[in-house]
Amino acid sequence: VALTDNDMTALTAILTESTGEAVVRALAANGVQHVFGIPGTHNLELYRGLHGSGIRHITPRHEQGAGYAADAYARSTGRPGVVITTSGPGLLNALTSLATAYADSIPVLVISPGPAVGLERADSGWLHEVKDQRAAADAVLERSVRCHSAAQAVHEIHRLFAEWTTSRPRPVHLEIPIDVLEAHFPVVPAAPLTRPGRVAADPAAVASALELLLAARRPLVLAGGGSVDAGAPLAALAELLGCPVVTTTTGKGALPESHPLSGGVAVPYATELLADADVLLVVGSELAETDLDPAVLDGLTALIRLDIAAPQLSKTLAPAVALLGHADRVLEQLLEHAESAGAGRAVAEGEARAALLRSAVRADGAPVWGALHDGLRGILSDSAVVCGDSSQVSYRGTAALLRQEGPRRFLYPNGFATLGYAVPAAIGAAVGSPGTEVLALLGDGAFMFSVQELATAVEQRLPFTVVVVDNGGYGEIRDQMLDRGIPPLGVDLFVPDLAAVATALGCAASTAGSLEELLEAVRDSFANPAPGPTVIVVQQSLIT
Ligand SMILES: Cc1ncc(C[n+]2csc(CCOP(=O)(O)OP(=O)(O)O)c2C)c(N)n1
Ligand SMILES: [Mg+2]
Repeated sequence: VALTDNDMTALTAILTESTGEAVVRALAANGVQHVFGIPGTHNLELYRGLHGSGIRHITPRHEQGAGYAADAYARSTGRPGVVITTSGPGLLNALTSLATAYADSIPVLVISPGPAVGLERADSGWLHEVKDQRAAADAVLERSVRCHSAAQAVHEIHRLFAEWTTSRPRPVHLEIPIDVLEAHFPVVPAAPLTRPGRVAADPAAVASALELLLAARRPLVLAGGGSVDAGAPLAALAELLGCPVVTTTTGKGALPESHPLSGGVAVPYATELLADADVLLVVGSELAETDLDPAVLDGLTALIRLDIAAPQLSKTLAPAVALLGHADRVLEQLLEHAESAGAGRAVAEGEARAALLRSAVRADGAPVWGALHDGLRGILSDSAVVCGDSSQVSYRGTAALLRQEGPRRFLYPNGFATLGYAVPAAIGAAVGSPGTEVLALLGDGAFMFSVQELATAVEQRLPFTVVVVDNGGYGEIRDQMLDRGIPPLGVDLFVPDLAAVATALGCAASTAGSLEELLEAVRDSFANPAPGPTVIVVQQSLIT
């Protein structure tokens, strides 16, 4: 049979696919169900692949929103977030949000086109040209990899999803040259890589750690972001050792905060009581500035660290015993070892220490935010997700004062402390966990950084609630200026009618005149959800 040119074209289309289509198939093969992205001239082949792929695409109104949504999607669900941008401005717009994911070890993949082969650092004036966007991304993320073929791009995706299961998960950028993204290659069926099981620590180190913990007079566990999937063995070990557990902000809820051994998020408030511990077990924390006051370490006779990443084990402070492995697996090892040795101690003293910690946090912290959070606690379901921002209500309030019964429920930019996180984060959380109550609780300054994303949420019919605490601008920074004798400058802001802004963007919106009215409006928003977000604005002076 002689094939015509038309036949050949048709056959080629069936047997080959663009790199963009191959990339989307690789995402789907790794279980990706949602991507947050903005299309542009250079990334169209990815959108050809998305069409009919079964992956839901959400278009935010700025790439920074895409990154925050993907970050929050990953924090709340445990599944990696995926972002698609175009080259140049699209990618650069996303970098701040990706740096947020980097700081808190959140798995996010960002895919963008890059300069065509031969145009690297060409300064030729091609559309969206950046001097070196890959280097810019590489400077902010775990790595940025330029992919030279469909096969390489697909392999990089498979490799990354496998790697994230056994390493400190951090964001990665794949740059695909525009010509490579558009080129057609023969379709190669590709399956995800085999994933290794949970990594256990060296048994000798486990034995040493247990010996220290059993000999301790006042042991303490500090559970960080690396502990969020280790709740069951964490609780069992704490109960066996009669040992209070405090968490960092990213580890919040790793032990339910109503557990009698929970000291909650005690940093930075209960330093003196924490310093009373003699042996400290740190689970999955880099011990950054926001995780632990170094003064806490002064009274220690021994520090034990458990982490999935070897460099983390000695970061900031080297331990007496280092446990390298998955938090849940290694805590199980400690537990098995203790049980087989018949070890155990009374819990009463540990519970008393935890109760002291909880009351120290309320007393040393910011009691002004107590009533709001106690009220919210009575309204929100145990599984509710609360998104915070770099606003006082979040880091002085929600982090320590909202009692939560599990992890992955307070989404907050802990390390990077960026403004504009909470609203797009609510989008990511609502997309990732339909049916779950989602509340964004933030200041007026933070709200104005990402207010346009409310349009995204309306479009996607995401019924979350937003509470904006208005204090006329950048309250924290105003206070810091006053503390230093600097006349406030650039902090007292014109605040538009925020409820009207939200209404114009398609939301249900209201202004509350008291704490009671605010709580009633929040209760009503969850009882009778609107088809999109409900925004409630309140003056800070009325609720604190
Ligand atoms: C992207 C970014 N820019 C600037 C800052 C510095 N900053 C920290 S808190 C803050 C004020 C935030 O205002 P708001 O959200 O209203 O909270 P408030 O301090 O009033 O409680 C500013 C400007 C930041 N954290 N992130
Ligand atoms: Mg403010």
